[in-house]
Amino acid sequence: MSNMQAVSGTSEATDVEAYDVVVVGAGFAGMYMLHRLRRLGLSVRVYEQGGGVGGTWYWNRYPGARCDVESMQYSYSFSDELQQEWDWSERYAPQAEILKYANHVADRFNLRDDIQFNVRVEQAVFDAGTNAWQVAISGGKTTIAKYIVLATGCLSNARVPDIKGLSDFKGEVYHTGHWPHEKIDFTGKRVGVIGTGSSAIQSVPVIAAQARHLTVFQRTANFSIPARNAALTSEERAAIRTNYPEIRRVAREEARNGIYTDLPDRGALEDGDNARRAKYEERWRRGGLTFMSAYNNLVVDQAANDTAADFVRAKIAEIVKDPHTAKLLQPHNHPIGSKRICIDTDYFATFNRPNVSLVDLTSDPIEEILPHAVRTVAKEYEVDALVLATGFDAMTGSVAKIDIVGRHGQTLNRKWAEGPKTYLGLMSAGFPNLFIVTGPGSPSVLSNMIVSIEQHVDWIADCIAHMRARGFEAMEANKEAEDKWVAHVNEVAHTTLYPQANSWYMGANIPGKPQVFMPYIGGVGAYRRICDEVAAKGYEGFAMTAAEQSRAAAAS
Ligand code: NA7
Repeated sequence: MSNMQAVSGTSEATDVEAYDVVVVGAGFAGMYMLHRLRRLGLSVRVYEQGGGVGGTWYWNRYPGARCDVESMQYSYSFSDELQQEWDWSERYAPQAEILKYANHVADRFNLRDDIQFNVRVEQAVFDAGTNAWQVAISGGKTTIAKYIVLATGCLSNARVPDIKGLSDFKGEVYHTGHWPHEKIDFTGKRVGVIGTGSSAIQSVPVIAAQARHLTVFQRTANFSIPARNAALTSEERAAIRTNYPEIRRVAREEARNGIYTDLPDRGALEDGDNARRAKYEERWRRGGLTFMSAYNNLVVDQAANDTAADFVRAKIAEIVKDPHTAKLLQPHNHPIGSKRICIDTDYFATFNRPNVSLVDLTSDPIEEILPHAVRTVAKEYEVDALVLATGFDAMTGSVAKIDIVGRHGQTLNRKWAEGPKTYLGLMSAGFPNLFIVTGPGSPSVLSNMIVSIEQHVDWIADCIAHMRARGFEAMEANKEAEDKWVAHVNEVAHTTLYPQANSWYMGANIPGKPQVFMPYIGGVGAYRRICDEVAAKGYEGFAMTAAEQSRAAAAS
């Protein structure tokens, strides 16, 4: 048992609780982190601002919300019993089922006892004298923890755009990333959807089926591939379950994006036109994110990328009957895959419905929201309800909302003002004993998140076990190691086409946010090997200090 355990519990005099570890967030990362840390015998407290587990799946309840990685792969692998017993109903489970799974995991591993819901972490201040963090939570309480793990999620800070007049709108306003818990019925209503990212692409067909009229306001057209969602048969489930050891191994070690699929053996320009078209047709028929795995150079070679982009643009023109609308829906301003590709069920075909219209904001921008309408430069569109599908302050937004104060009073927000700086995405120099799960500088949102979450959580748990076994009290990333890693992340990003898109990977969707490519593009397998090697070399690039050393350093 831990040293901190001895002081755990509420002291009436100070109203301060102490734990070995405070975990922020009870999504898939926070839940697994808690499970692993408990098995090390540590005292842990998880703070979750939502009223239940599930993180992004707790908040994103918009119509049509589903995962974009197949559920048999978008699921935990740490427990074979769990993956053998849980029955996913569809190829891509709907949000409600994913949330049910998260709750099942919380119950099955008895996690709730250590999670406090409806609590926000407001501030965390490092005390160099005790090598511990003072964590201020909503309600005015403070907790002390030796370690903090930020399992705050990459897509949990919903972004409401700053559009003139929005607060004066008299109808209902919803944000896809912060959807109400009760069922919203748009029957008979005129609805406006602003934004055409993944959330809009999933929700538009469902809203269109209910609404009297749906107007979609599009600033940037996006590439989308059919999901080909369908019920899973018990035979399909059984085949995957039997094959799980190999599926999980490939996802972890070989696939760049943490998704098991047949890996490409050549570049797009090595095939002739007919063979290439046949390959894209086959991937299009199969559906899903792995369209981009048709060839091995689609994200690095512009000419190769153009062949895939042209194929999808041609498909859009085939599906959408009105040629003008089809043209507007064809993306032209970024390489395919340089923004996370969307997957859909009948998105493009929805624009053939008589009750759906598309407004192109590039030629006719929104001027303001009126009490009952959206007014563009050219026209007023009357609406009863507005759906903001306008995305998130991604990757750093939730971390930035916490006032994190490290050594010498430096705040993480100040340190990251020019863009996030981490070593391996796991720690930031000057912030000892503070770990980040799937943060900037790690593959994160470029991957199957659950694969990346499990890898980070395992690494962090092993690292804490290592420190405890050797009597280390504090661990911190070295500045030089961090600078080298930041440079490497940047260099790898610029060998690809990704930085060409104004995407949330770059922070481009948030006015004033520094434009830095945030996730690590080297692939989950390569990244895992780097992290493992660092650990095997005694946590190379990190400084670990014993209690006496750090107290002496703090005193000097
Ligand atoms: P995204 O992908 O960030 O999409 C947000 C959309 O909202 C995008 O089309 C934006 O256009 C649009 N947007 C944002 N602000 C405005 C304003 N002010 N006016 C008009 N349009 C606007 O978020 P999602 O929730 O769809 O998806 C996020 C991830 O969740 C997704 O990648 C999956 O991994 C799951 P823009 O492109 O900025 O021109």
